[in-house]
Amino acid sequence: MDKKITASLKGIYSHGLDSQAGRYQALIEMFKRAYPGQKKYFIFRAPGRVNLIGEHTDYNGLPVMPMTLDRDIAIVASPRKDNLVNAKNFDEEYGTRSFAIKKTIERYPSGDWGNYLKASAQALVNINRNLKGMDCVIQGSVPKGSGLSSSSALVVGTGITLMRLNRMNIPKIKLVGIFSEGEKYVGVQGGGMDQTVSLMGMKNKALKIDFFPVEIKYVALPEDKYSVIVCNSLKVAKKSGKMKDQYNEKSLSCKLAMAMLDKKLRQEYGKKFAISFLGDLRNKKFRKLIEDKRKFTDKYFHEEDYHIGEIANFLGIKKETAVKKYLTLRDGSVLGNIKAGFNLNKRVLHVLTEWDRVEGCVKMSKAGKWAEFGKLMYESHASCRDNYEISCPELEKLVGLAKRFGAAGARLTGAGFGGCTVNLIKIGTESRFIDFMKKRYYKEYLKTDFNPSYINICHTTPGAGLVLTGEE
Ligand code: NG1
Repeated sequence: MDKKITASLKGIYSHGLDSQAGRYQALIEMFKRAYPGQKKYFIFRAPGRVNLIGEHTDYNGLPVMPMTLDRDIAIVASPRKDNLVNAKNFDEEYGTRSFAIKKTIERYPSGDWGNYLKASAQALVNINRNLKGMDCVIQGSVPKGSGLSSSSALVVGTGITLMRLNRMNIPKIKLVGIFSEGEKYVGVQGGGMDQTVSLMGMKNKALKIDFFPVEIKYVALPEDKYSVIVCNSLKVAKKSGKMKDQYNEKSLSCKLAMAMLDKKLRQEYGKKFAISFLGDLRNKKFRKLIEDKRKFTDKYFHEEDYHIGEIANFLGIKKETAVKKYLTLRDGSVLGNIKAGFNLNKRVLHVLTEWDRVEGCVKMSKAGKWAEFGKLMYESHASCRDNYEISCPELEKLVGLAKRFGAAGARLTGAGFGGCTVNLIKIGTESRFIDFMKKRYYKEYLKTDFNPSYINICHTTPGAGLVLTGEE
């Protein structure tokens, strides 16, 4: 194995160094075969993440607590003198994408992996009209549609590669905003958690991220007491595909709730109590008002679903205006199935109580009270299921089994509707846990053959960056 590669990877991966070195070696070889004219190459990586707690809080300006994974996107690239991006995926089923960088880059059809590359290129060309292209080979080891943020790792990975090849120097903390906004290009109204942790992650730490403005605190992990283990439900929840509406319904419901709450609070307490996102409720002046989150939500939102007409009426605007203002996405499309209504009471209750749980977990991590931390994870899961309605039978089964096994904590992680659960498992009992899940979930419940890639003990890695450079 190439000593230079192994040496560069040592500071990044704490496990499976040999197989990582093999992976990078194979990527370099593919790059050389694909672009024989390119003599010098650069290798960048961007990690996926697992969110320990704080689900669907980020786009509301409320905190999250993710950590990086050693599952990541690796890119071998060389600059081009023109504006073409040629990207070959190591995984043949994804194929090659080529496009020209210009002021407005047209999208591929919804769901195409190339849109994540275009998302970064569009975000950067908005800043640098002279952005040049690249030849690259990309390989991802984050399982897709599993709530471990393969999409943002791809956006961040492509973004930092293009940026560095173009000698653009933007501090990472600024890039967070650029790539979070940039990813909306694919038509999902997400928050900034994934891009932030992929960029700013740290080895052996979780991050508590606050938003608007982004603030990061590094939080201790229970390294010598518990392992963080993710289990893939194998239910694929691809946000760029048909889950798009379901995901967007959640974030747009919060926008509607915010608009109503803003008017209600201003009517009751005056202009000073205006809000522009739910996270504004962090301000000291709201402290008393939101002390009891359930009372607060029940005071301002009825329990039944709201229809867009009722909301427009309350806001004193036309229904069409409300649809345009609150239910239209960045790509110009309108949220599907808006007739189904919006349960604002439940959505707000989840977001506000989840915020409390994240703060609780920060305290428990500081105090080393991991059993309490785990309890909050279970509570978070219940709220995701009952109030945010993002669980599914497979995730319920996995969390139920984890509880039966005796996991300190377990919950769905990421956007929901499928994907993975995250579990806090006592050190020393990991292989028992894996065997238990293998038998009870994959064999008995899903009736499928088990593949070791379905369950992963999580190991943190540093945030996105340059891995190494090489020359013929
Ligand atoms: P994943 O799990 O990667 O689909 C999505 C959003 C996050 C956050 C979570 C829910 C994107 C890129 N990611 O994550 O910002 O809102 O859902 O907590 O939109």
